[in-house]
Amino acid sequence: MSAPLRVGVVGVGVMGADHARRLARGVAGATLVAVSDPDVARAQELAGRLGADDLGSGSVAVVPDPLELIRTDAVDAVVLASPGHAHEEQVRECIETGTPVLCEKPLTTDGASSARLVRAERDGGRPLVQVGFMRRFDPEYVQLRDLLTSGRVGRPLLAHQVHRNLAAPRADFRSEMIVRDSLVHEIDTARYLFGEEVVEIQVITPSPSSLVPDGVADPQVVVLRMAGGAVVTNEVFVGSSTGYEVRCEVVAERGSAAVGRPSGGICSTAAGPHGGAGSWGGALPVDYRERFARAYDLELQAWVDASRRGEVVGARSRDGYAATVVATAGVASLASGRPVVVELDPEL
Ligand code: ISE
Repeated sequence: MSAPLRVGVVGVGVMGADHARRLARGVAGATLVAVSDPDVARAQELAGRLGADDLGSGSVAVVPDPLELIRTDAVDAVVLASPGHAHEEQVRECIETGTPVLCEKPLTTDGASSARLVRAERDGGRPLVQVGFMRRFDPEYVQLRDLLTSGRVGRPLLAHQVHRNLAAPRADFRSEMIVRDSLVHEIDTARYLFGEEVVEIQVITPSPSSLVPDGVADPQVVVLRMAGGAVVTNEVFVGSSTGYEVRCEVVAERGSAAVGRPSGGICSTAAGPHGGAGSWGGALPVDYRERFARAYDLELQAWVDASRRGEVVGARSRDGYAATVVATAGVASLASGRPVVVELDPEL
């Protein structure tokens, strides 16, 4: 395809608006042509801003019905940044209309619906679905995986992951969202780095921070057992008050490697003075848009390039399915406090 890929974005909240801005301005070979959001005024405001801007790619249509945006001949490919519960119907529409889709994580909110999408994509005979696990495009994580697969540090035995946010994104935040929306990144990262499935998950809840809403179990400590016997420990703390911190250290037989750490100095963090981003021997990023800006650039560019070639790169629907099944087992473990065995469909 020589003409630019005409992209529509469904859901223009925080992440969707960020993707839309990139597509309008920063991604080669793509043009933003349409946006959709239940909040039509928000979609109109964004479309007006990105379409009218000198740096923008021309006019951006507002299509209130997301399925209509996916179906229209004026759109070649779609970014889905709608809530997880809307993904099954929207991804299915993409598969049925042969539209390449970059679906933000999670692929869906339960294993059965994710499995239906994996099957529908297979039955369609054409790879179309990429899941937005952007860490797979972060240069540090890519380097870490390359180091592990090179064999230079031997067999990986353990990993420790930390995932902190400044504050929970919504007033009606619930404990299970930490597993489904935040920990799901650590689940995918563990599968990506180890090249293996997660076979068991246990979610442990220390006494919660007094700064998070009543009833929310935050932070959470999560133990993942990998198929080859490795163990991955994870801390997820969405109300950390300090800023956005995502780190991972892998311990192997002949060495270890860490990503997302400041270089040298004391590793301490402190809350910002007015509830803003805190400090860590320097400033901490406020959120994922800042920390993973480069990863999002590379992810979107790779998605556009692959879509124009008729291919899919990064996390596939099968990866999205596996992460959803592990997260669902994690929600069960959150309720019981006990380890839960992960059961993946061997046919998928
Ligand atoms: C959010 O949806 C993301 O995907 C962010 O990367 C994560 O840090 C945050 O906890 C989630 O709510």
